[in-house]
Amino acid sequence: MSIRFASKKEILEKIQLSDIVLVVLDVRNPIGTMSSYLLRVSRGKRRLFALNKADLVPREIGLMWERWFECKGHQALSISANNRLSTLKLRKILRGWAREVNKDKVIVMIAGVPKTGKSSIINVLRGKHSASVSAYPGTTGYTKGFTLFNIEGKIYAWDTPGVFPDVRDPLERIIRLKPPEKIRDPERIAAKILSRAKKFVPGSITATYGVDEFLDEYTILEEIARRRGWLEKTTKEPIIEQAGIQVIRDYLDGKIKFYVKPARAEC
Ligand SMILES: Nc1nc2c(ncn2[C@@H]2O[C@H](COP(=O)(O)OP(=O)(O)O)[C@@H](O)[C@H]2O)c(=O)[nH]1
Ligand SMILES: [Mg+2]
Repeated sequence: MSIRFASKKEILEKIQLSDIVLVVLDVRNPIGTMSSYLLRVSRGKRRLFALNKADLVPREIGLMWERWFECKGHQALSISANNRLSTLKLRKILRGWAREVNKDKVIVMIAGVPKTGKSSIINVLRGKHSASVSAYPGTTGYTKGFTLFNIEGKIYAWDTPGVFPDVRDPLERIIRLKPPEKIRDPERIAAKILSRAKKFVPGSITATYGVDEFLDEYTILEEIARRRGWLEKTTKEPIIEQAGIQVIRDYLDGKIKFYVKPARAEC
């Protein structure tokens, strides 16, 4: 199965036809989940950066990122589609902008890289489950095509497949491209996730897996495999590939506490 991503041409066409662009980022790593192309082609539009999954980071991190974006001259709002954090605020911003647009139909383009929560945001705005959502890239329910949904009144929104492969952070690009079990050398990718989490949020790996996080990443993967009984039948060696796939899933699911802090914003 090959996963459908939105091509640059499709994104450009849809943005040109839209009145508002909602760029959805993962608040745990907003710059890493940014598409440079999307940033460029949406310039000049009424544009809001939705820093989604705010339930997975401390409140001050969401606020720090909002401020960081504002210092750069952008409007940003940290929200959680799952926990309905600031989603009413989001609705109000969209309503305000829609009023300014002198048209019968106001189109909002919901864009961003895979698995940032675009479809989930549409469902919250509609107040019912309409756009399909999936936990991992390419798994049942992922967004395959462009669909225009009515949000309320004259406001409509395009749900889009993720913009790809233009993801800034190489690690985010790998894990948002394929289902975890299809990723090559998952243990190598997982080792990078573990190492980042250890660096940015000390204690998070110990909290998630109950292992000593001062061990090196591959030993941690062995330990995770051993604890779950993932052992080679004959040799009884821990299957680190399987542990690697699990770590990638846990990262996408937000089970590993991880977030990047913005550089201090001065403005
Ligand atoms: N923790 C958390 N998970 C979310 C949030 N929004 C979406 N997700 C999850 O992220 C995954 C991808 O969501 P989806 O809406 O399909 O993302 P899309 O690929 O950008 O359309 C799903 O497992 C969602 O449940 C959120 O605010 N918080
Ligand atoms: Mg989707």
